[in-house]
Amino acid sequence: MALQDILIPDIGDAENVEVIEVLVAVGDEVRVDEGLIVVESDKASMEVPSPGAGRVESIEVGLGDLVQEGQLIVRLEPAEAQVELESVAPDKSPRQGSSSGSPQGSSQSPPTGSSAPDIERSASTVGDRFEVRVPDIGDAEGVEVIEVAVATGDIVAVDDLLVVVESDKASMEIPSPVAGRVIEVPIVTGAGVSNDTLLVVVETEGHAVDGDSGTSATSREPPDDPVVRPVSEQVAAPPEILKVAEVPEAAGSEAPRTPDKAAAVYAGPAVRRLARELGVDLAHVEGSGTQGRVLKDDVHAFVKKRLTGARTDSDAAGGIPRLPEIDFSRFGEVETHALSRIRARGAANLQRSWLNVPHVTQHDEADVTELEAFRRSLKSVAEARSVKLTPLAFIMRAVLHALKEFPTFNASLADGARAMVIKHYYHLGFAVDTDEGLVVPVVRNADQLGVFELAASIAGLSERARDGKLTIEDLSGGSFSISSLGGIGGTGFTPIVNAPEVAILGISRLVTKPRWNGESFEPRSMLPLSLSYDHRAINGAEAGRFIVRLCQLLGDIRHVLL
Ligand code: CAO
Repeated sequence: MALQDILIPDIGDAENVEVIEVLVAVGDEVRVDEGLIVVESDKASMEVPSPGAGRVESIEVGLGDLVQEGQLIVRLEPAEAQVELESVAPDKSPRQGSSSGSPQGSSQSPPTGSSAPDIERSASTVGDRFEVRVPDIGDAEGVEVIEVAVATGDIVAVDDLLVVVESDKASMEIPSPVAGRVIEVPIVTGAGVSNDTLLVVVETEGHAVDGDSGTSATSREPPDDPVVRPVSEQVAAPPEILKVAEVPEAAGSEAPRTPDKAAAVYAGPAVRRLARELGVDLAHVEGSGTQGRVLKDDVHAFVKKRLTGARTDSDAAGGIPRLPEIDFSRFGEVETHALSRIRARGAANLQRSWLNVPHVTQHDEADVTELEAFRRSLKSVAEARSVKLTPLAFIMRAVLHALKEFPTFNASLADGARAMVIKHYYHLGFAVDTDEGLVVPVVRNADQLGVFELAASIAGLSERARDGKLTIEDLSGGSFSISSLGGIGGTGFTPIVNAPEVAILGISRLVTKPRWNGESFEPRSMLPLSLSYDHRAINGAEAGRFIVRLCQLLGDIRHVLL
């Protein structure tokens, strides 16, 4: 069977346009209208579709080649159903040719050029109302609204983006030809539109439509030289929708006009189609093509990375964009150190908790005047036992007592937060600041320990933490955590819940404050408490009761005996 030669079609005045993307490979089966290559001049880019169905026998151009009208692109072995065997140039307007993709369509191509669709039919004034309609998009079918960039009440300037529509071959931005206030948006994203469909009604500002043109908004005439910009990444339009799409002046050098990142991506229709099929948000895909153009390979690589768990530059947990990498040496002298393993792992854990747990922090102050007097009175006993009795051991005792009264604080969420695991063990974690970073060793069965034993455990685990001698066992199985910054200072903070635990108690430095006792002010030792909790597991009232009870226990530690 004779091969079908597919040639570069009429590309208007443009000469020596560059091949910036080859969309097919030898052996590929292509359908009628399927893109073969993308060419680009300094003004525009265009996808060259296949006029017929068949198998790609050879590709006669390569990336970066400069090509011109009539040049051979691809040799196609036509599908059996196809009867056209002669050498043809594809119609730049495949939809106009015929649904069979007849190459004869090329002779019927409308004039080409980079001019935008005529807006004469796309906008009209009705009094002060300026109706922006879908411009002449030829006989393109299935044109879909892919973005509505304005809402009723928005103030728009001339050229502000209103709507983006997209056919299966191209997409097009429709900007406002007038300045004013949006008073009606009768379409929604996903709506199918055709020629002259009303998109947006703008109430014009005074008479000035466009300072340059001087056209009145209230005249029946549309403004001079209106521009309906195709989205740069979309090329190869069917007849009047987009014969040639404008390319941004060096894509990437200028901020995209549209506020929607996906719409600003520089990618061809075939790539967009692929991204849609694979459920990929193109805004997250880094383009490796000319001027950052996103290629099919980029989409595949993105999917592969996602599947293998690798992160891209632009995504992080939950699709949250990552902060840009900055070269700080541009601003002054710097030095860079790799984070220690502990610090890096701690950072990842903290971020995971912060992103997954809806945090609330409840603050209060416990009057620990008597407790402090008691602690000081035990100093010699503690020394005799070779332990240092800091407030933390007493705080732990009070916390353990409160945990038994409030079991939901000694718990974890399970089954996608549809169940709660209440723990009948009390393994208390406490944050230790080490040179290598923060670690949280666990005092196992802490409820079975007295104050001196707790103090000894704190000292022993802290020392092992600072010597880097903690075991996995020391670090696992915690059911509640305490973060004490009391020895350092500060008046309060918002500790991050050590998930999968559901709450953490932050301790700040106690201060002597005047307190009203009903008759006079007296100096009292006040201990600031910051209770952060997972709001999915614990409601605010419970947290309030917990912290009030804790203050009560710390205010009179004898309650712990009851
Ligand atoms: N108010 C006032 N003074 C306090 C206090 C408080 N709340 N808590 C402790 N102190 C005092 C102690 O009594 C001790 O005083 P002396 O030296 O006069 O005896 C001094 O502060 C130092 O105490 P410490 O920090 O050595 O001992 P600790 O039992 O209070 O804490 C430990 C042990 C391991 C928790 C602590 O050393 C530590 O590493 N804290 C940092 C925890 C951290 O980084 N948290 C932030 C994590 S992010 O959420």
